[in-house]
Order: sequence, then structure tokens, then C-alpha cells
Amino acid sequence: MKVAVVGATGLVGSEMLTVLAERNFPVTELIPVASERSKGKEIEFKGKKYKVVTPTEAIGLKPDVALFSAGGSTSTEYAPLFANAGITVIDNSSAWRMDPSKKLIVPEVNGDILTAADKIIANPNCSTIQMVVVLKPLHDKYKIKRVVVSTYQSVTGTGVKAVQQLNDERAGIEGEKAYPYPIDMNVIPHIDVFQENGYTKEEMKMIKETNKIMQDDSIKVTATTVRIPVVGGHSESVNIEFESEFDLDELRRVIASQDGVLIVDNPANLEYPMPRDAHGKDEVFVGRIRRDESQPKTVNLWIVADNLRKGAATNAVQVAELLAKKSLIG
Ligand code: A2P
Ligand code: 11C
Repeated sequence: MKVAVVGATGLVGSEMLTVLAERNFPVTELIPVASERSKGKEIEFKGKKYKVVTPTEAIGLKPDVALFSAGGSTSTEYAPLFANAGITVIDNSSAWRMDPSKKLIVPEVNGDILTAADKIIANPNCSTIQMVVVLKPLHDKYKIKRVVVSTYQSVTGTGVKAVQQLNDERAGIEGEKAYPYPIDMNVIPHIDVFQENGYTKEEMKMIKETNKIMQDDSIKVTATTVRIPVVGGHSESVNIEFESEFDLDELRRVIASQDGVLIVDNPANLEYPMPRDAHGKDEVFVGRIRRDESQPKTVNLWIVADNLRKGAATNAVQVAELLAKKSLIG
């Protein structure tokens, strides 16, 4: 299959290349795409070198599928041009996620709704993906009434500039700033821009995207999203209230039954998920599973995943794998 990666020189784009190679996606030809600035630059994939082309040149090369992670404006401008040329687009930006005519897909949750008519498919926000993968089997079994989530998000969610700011601060170097405050030795309760209702855009993404992916607007969600000086992945404290009563051992089995989810929960041995262990892994890790003793039918979970993997690149590649399996591409 001819695969284009738009944003191949970026943080998520290069992770997409790693994941495509690791998972042995059947790439017969890779088309790395970036801005005019990077044209001609060489990108290595599975031991072969490929030259970076611009989005317009990539359309002419007619890939079967294009994975986009080059920012919202690139997606807004080019995804329709790729789609009109018959190329299926899997877009990691927020440009198309809430468009009612586009599907927002996490394969383990709602992959079944994809059809041949879907030419631009949206990949959700990282902090949403790792949460809904775990919510889905619980919702099917106990019906979720309300979710209260607080996040502890890695600087890799912001991009290269933020990782550089953290490294510069640790090295005592004055450099470019991705955040309005120092991030090392700090916690910033502000991700993306503030909205009129006092929430940030990241918080509103977690709320709206969850309802769309779960195909259930009755699930009430409230979120506080926070940046911390960590590189390996996003962590989330998630409080879930159900319609039905549950047995805690059975609830563990329900979580464990979900594809791509691993339980790490053995307090006696001090075992719980942490971003430094999740780094570079495709799975979503769940621990600290315990009843909320302040209220009936409610559980507390701690969910960790590498935001560049399941939160972005891995999910996009899994969507491509699903399209291939359903013979919708290639
Ligand atoms: P380039 O390296 O040429 O700027 P990150 O999210 O890590 O900042 O990466 C953004 C990615 O999106 C990079 O690969 C970047 O390419 C790419 N990109 C930015 N603007 C465009 C554009 N107008 N057309 C194609 N790719 C773009
Ligand atoms: C962060 N969640 O950690 C963001 C990054 O809508 O795809 C991903 C933003 C998005 O800052």
C-alpha cells in the first residue's frame, strides 16, 4: 500500500513512521510529506531513504491512504483535496473532529461504524482516546452516568518546542518558551486556550469528543486538564458513576477484557501505571482501581498512556489497519 504521512518531520508524524514499521503495516511505498521548508529532506523508513515532498506533490503520487499530523490549518486546506483525489485521510488534528459529517474513531470503541463513504476520518485528542478505550466496556456493562476527570499531561502533547523548554530549563539555558510559565518544577492548570465558560479548549475536547465517540450524549463529563513536567505520557484520574451497581473484581475483568488495555494494579508491590513505563508503548495502562467510598455505584481509576502512541500515532495506524481489514483502502 502507498502510504503518505503528512507532517512526517514532526513529533507525531515521526512516531507514525515508527508505529507503521513496528506494526508491519504493509507499506509498499512511503510518501513523507511536510512543508515547503523540508522539501527534499531525506527520511529513513525500514532501512530505505525517502525524500520529503509537499502536500500538492503527494496528491499527484496517489497514495492509498494519508495520515495527517501537520496542524489544523494544513488539514483544513489539504484533507479535502486528498479526499477528492480518492485518497482516504486519517487526520490527527482537531479540524474535522466535531464536524457532523465526519467520524471520530477509536477502533476498539466505534471502529464498526466506518464505511467506504468515509474519506476523511478524524483521530481524537490524546487525552480523550486513552479514557474512552477504558470507558467503553464499562459503559456497555454498567451504563455510565457521569465522569469526572483530571489530567496530568506530558509536554510532548504540546510539541517539540515544549520538550525543548523543559530541557532548557533543566540545563539552565534561556531559550524559546512554549508555555507562559516555567514548566520544570511546576504544574500548569491550563492546556490550549480558555473558552468563555472558563474551561480550556482541551477540557471541552475531552467532554464533546467523549460523547461523540461513545455515541451517547447522556454521559455527563467534566474535566480539568493540567500540564506537568513529564515526557513519557499522559496520566488521568478518572471518577466514574454508573447507573448499575458493580462488583469490583468483575469490573476489573471487564477492563482487562478490552483490547489494548493492561491492568497494572498491585499496591502491595507498589505497582501502578506511570508515564515513564508507558513511554514508547501502544497500550493503555489502568491501575489504582478502587471503589469511591463517598458515593454508591462509583469507581476511581488511574489511566496512563503514551500520548504520542495510543493518543495519536498508534490510534491513526490502527484506523488504517481496520480500513485495510475491511478492504476500504488498498
Ligand atoms: P516542517 O517540518 O516542514 O515544518 P510538530 O507538530 O512537531 O510541530 O510538526 C508539525 C509537522 O507539520 C511538521 O512535519 C511540519 O513540517 C508539518 N507542516 C507544517 N506546516 C505544513 C504545511 N503547510 N504543509 C505541510 N506540512 C506542514
Ligand atoms: C496536549 N492533547 O496534550 C494535547 C495535544 O487536539 O490533537 C493534542 C491536541 C489535539 O497538549
